[in-house]
Amino acid sequence: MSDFTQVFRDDFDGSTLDRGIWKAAYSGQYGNGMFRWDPSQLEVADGRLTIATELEGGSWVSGGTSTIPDGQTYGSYEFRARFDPGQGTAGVVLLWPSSNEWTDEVDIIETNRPQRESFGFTNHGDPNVTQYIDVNVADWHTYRLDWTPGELKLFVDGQQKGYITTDVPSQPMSFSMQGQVMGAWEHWFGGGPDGSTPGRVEIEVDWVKVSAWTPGQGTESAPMLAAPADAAVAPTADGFDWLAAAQRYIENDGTWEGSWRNQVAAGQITLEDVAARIEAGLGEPSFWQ
Ligand SMILES: [Ca+2]
Repeated sequence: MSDFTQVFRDDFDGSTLDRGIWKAAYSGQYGNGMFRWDPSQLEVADGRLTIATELEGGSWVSGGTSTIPDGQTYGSYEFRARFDPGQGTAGVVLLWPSSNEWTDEVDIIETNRPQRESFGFTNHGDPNVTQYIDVNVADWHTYRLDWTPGELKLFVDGQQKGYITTDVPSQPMSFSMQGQVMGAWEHWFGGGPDGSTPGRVEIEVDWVKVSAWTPGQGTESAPMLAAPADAAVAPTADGFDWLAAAQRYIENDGTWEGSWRNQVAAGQITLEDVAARIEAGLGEPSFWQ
């Protein structure tokens, strides 16, 4: 018996976005001034939702949608998706407060590498905690976040890849998916678009399934997939490989002054120090300045 019970599943089999589920379709200028959101960038066809980020008349326009104001406290969020590469563009799949007031945020996927060879899994708590996951999100994968009291567990193709226990949200959250365009100063995304950036970058979503947390009352088996035979050893909640997580962190970290990557390179701290800090839930306070 699973601790989760399905609330909805959207296979995107129609020709328009199901606004009974996706109550919000973003519009308007984004805060960094690099692009605007427009509902026209959300396209449903061929069994998929496409969120397109495009250069139109010299300006970037992207799309985003959310179940806001609908949401729940705790639950499981599963989806099959892929993200086109594109310097300075990003795709984000996240939990956002149903109140639409920014007091918590869980970034299930934040594609902060232009070639998509890894992604960030972040809880914007006190402090922020980011774990980098070595999965190429340009390929199709099935992702799942299990959110229960005090725990965020991230699975890719049925294998646990992320685990955060620091300042986990406990208020109703909505499920959101969005494209973004970054500014040159947003170093944690590798900066903004350049001459290599395609004029159209897509996020493709095959399906989304959201379940409620119903401990002891679940009616369906856990949505686990068999792990590929050649897959890396899956870290478990009790045996999470913090040293490997630290290695991924410094490989993906920015080169800005004071970053853990620079401190390790300068011999000021060790990889073990980074692992201990990540395990203790310590983030880099200036990372999200
Ligand atoms: Ca589909």
